[in-house]
Amino acid sequence: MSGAMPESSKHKVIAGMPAFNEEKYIGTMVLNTKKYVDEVIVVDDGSTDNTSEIARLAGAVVVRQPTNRGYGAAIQSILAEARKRDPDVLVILDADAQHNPQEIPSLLNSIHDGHDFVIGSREKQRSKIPFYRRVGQKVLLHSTNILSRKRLTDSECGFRAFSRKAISVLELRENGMAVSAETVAEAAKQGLKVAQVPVSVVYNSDSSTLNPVAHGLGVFTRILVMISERRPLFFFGLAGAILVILGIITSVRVLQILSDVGVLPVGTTMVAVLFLVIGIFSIFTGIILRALSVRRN
Ligand SMILES: Nc1nc2c(ncn2[C@@H]2O[C@H](COP(=O)(O)OP(=O)(O)OP(=O)(O)O)[C@@H](O)[C@H]2O)c(=O)[nH]1
Ligand SMILES: [Mg+2]
Repeated sequence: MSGAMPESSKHKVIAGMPAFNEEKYIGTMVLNTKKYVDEVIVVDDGSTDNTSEIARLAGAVVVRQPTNRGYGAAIQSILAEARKRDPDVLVILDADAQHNPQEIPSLLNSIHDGHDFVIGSREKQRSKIPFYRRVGQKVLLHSTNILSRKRLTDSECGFRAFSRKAISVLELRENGMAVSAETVAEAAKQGLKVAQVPVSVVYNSDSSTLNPVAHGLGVFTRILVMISERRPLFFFGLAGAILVILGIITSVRVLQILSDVGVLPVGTTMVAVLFLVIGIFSIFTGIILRALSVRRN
């Protein structure tokens, strides 16, 4: 290991990189990352280019899977590989050169300071992120904060570090990009000490492997599903409360029409009843699911 690590540290550090068709950047990324860690693990599932070969030549341990299973599945594979090697710290970063390996020490320092899960924050770099992506990232950030009850400034950054404790307790199931939000929720549930450190980010025009809008919507939907599973009272209670309020507003309208015209507006009445019934059902669903989840934990 190079002198980039703190002198006193004899910690074993592993870096993991999910890589899908990244032959253009993977070599440089592995070589630059190796300066700061003991071992680099690249998970390549189904790349059709030379990602694996180049990663291996650059000195990485390559975990190659024949079919593509998604970013989240790659993160799960990295965690599984890390568990076999038992490092003190695992750092995960993107292989598309959006993250700067020179910043690995600042994540490591935060772990050495006693944190279990360190998330890079691109908050100070906002102006470098294209506008529409910023909007999407804000929506995902707020929903992830609701999901995890944390107050993060950036929830989607893939530049992260995990302590030995985090490596052993995190149980991830999301195979897609929603794994970033799931990791935050899991860390909160397991009572891990979470910290954020500022990192830089580069946006190359060709950096994207997915359509960003479809990707963002897909992740948002998964986060909503996770909120309904992990915070059912909040999710169904809020949805139910909104429906009940709409039901009450519509009922008032029905009464107004009834007193003005003297005739019951059947359509509006049905809408009011529907809002109220579904709203009350939703609130009860929230209460029941919450009771069940409390018993399960
Ligand atoms: N193994 C593996 N790696 C993936 C997969 N999808 C994405 N990656 C890698 O995960 C990292 C982040 O993916 P990106 O597509 O760049 O995601 P992003 O940074 O949120 O999106 P952009 O802003 O468009 O770059 C990159 O190193 C990708 O190569 C996948 O299905 N399998
Ligand atoms: Mg990227």
